[in-house]
Amino acid sequence: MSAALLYSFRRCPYAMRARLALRYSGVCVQIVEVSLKAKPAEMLALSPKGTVPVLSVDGQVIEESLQIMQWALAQHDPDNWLLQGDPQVLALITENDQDFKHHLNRYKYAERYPEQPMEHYRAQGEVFLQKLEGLLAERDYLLANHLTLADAALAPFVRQFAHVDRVWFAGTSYKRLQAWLQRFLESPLFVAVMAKP
Ligand SMILES: N[C@@H](CCC(=O)N[C@@H](CS)C(=O)NCC(=O)O)C(=O)O
Repeated sequence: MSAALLYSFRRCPYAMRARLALRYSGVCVQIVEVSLKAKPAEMLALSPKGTVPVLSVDGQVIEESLQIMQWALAQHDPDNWLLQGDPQVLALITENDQDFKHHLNRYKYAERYPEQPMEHYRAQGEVFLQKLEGLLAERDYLLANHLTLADAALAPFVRQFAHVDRVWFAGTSYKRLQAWLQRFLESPLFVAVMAKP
C-alpha cells in the first residue's frame, strides 16, 4: 500500500470518525489539516465536492466518512468493530446521519431557524438520545460490550449535541449516555485523534 493521505479538519465530526477508524486500524496515514475557508487545490482536484474528510490511497479517492471507516476496518479490525456486519450498526449510523444530524444543526444554530425556539429542536434531537440511553441499559457500548463502528461513528455527533449546552446535558436523566460519552472523550483513541496538528 502506498502512503495514505487524509484531508481532515480537526473539529469536524465526520473527519473525527474517519480519523478514529484509521488510527484504530493501524493504517499509516498522513493527516493534512485543511482550512474549510481555503481548501487546498490538491484536495479539490481529488474531490471537487469540497467536504472533509477525503482519503487518498493507492490511487483511490474515498470522500465519505463512513466509507473511509469501512475501508480502514477492511484493512484491520482487531476488536471486531464491524460486528460481523450486524445490520443494526448501519441502521443506527443512518439514523444519526439523517435525522439526528438534522436536529443537531437546528439546535446548534437555532438563531438561523427562528420558526421554532431552540428547545423545540433540542427536544427533537432528544428522541435519538433516548434511544441511545435505552441501548446502553443493556451494555456499556451501543451494540456490544466493546466499542464498535456504531459508537465511533455516532460519538462525535453526540459530543456536539452535548456541548451546545453542557449544563443542560449534565442535568438530563441520560446518565448512561453521559457516562458513555465521558468514557469516549477520555479514551486514548479519541484523545490521540484530537491532538492539535
Ligand atoms: N457526508 C460527508 C459530510 C462531510 C461534511 O459535511 N463535512 C463538512 C465539515 S464538518 C464539510 O466539509 N463542509 C464543507 C464546508 O464547510 O465547506 C461525510 O460523511 O464525509
